[in-house]
Amino acid sequence: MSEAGRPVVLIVMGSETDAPKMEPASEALKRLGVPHEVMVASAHRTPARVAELAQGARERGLRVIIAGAGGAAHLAGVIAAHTTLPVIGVPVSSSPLSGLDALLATAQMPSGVPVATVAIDGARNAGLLAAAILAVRDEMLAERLTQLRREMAARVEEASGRVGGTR
Ligand code: RP5
Repeated sequence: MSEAGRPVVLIVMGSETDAPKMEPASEALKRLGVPHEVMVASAHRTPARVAELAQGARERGLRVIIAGAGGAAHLAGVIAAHTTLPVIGVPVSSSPLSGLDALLATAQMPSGVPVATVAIDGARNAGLLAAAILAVRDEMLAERLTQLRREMAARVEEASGRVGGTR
């Protein structure tokens, strides 16, 4: 459980080796003050654990699940099959196919069981999207997201000041 309070987002990854690629999701949520929980569970190596996790998530107070995996990345889809909470999939570039396999496996869900798939290694956006979903009913969080956008825009302006100009 997060030090900030009861977790509302679960970040789950298929292997410990995914951790460096999934860390930006946690960083984004930390930055926005969203309490979250991080764990490893595998759709193939610990299928019963994944089902149990997904089935109990809503009751535990979780509101969004972020699932990252590489290769034959079925984690997000299997979780989505076991819960009606919003599931965000992160295809991880851990295989010889550089994540293209994970992207297709995560995104190409059958009609009726959606997974919102971000880019290959797009864990930061997954964190931001989870926050945006929560911000639908949280004005303070929405304001923090707006502030983040302002800062991003300011950095672009600064970059233009450094690189751009009349020549
Ligand atoms: C996937 O296989 C994991 O999500 C990871 O990206 C990949 C390799 O896992 P390890 O063999 O490194 O544990 O299930």
